[in-house]
Amino acid sequence: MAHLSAAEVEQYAREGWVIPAFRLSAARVAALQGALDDLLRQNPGVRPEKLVSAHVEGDNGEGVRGSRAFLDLARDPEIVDLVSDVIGDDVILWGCHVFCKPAAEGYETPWHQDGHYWPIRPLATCTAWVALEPSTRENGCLRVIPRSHAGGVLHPHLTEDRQDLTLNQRMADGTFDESAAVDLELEPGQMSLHDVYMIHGAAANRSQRRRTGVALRYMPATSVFERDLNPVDGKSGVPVNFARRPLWLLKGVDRSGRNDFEIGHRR
Ligand SMILES: O=C(O)CCC(=O)C(=O)O
Repeated sequence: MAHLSAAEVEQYAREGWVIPAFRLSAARVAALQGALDDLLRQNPGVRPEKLVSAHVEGDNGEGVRGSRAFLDLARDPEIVDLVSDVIGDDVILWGCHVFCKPAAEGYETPWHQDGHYWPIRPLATCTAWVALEPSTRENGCLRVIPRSHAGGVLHPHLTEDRQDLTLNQRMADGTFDESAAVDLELEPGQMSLHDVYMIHGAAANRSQRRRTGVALRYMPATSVFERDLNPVDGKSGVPVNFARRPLWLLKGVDRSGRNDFEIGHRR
């Protein structure tokens, strides 16, 4: 079993992010890289930064042909245990987004807070961002503003009317200190965990090396995935269908008693 150390749990609580010592094996990474290539081949009309719900196999109802390999990754008991160490014993998988930034022309991810986009109340989520390729300052690794999650405050966002962004909602200029940013450089198989309130973003990829991370989204089952909510009203830059998004209870019980684990699943 994989677990976070006490120091890793403490760092996540204090800073809003952590890079666990745990990592996937080289063989697992190689298999996932193959699954990524298949995913890209299956979705020639989708920007590779916008492979939303890639874990929902076949036509996923959100414009992407997803793959079982990413559902298997999201359900990996070791990753779920790491996440459980920071969100508790009742864990729901509610999303998976493959952010693949092609060499030379990979889109920027503007500074944002995830919670601004999502219909989860009370707002809570831990994202495990799993690197399938080297993720470095040069090719646009994830960047975080440490401690920006503290207090659980959502700041106002602006809509960017640009085609060259992974997401279209961004923090207004001057609302945080960008000079405090930390680059989360990762090797393939490493991952970072981050909190739903933490301010983060990523530069465009102008390098000669592709950069791919699989963002796995988990919420504690004390929260509800409110299917009628659409917080950014279609202005996220990524087509989503929260009303039909499947949920998986991966650990424990649905403490809220209100989450629906039937919707969106094929029988
Ligand atoms: O990988 C990226 O560029 C953005 C990822 C992100 O914003 C997230 O996982 O919440």
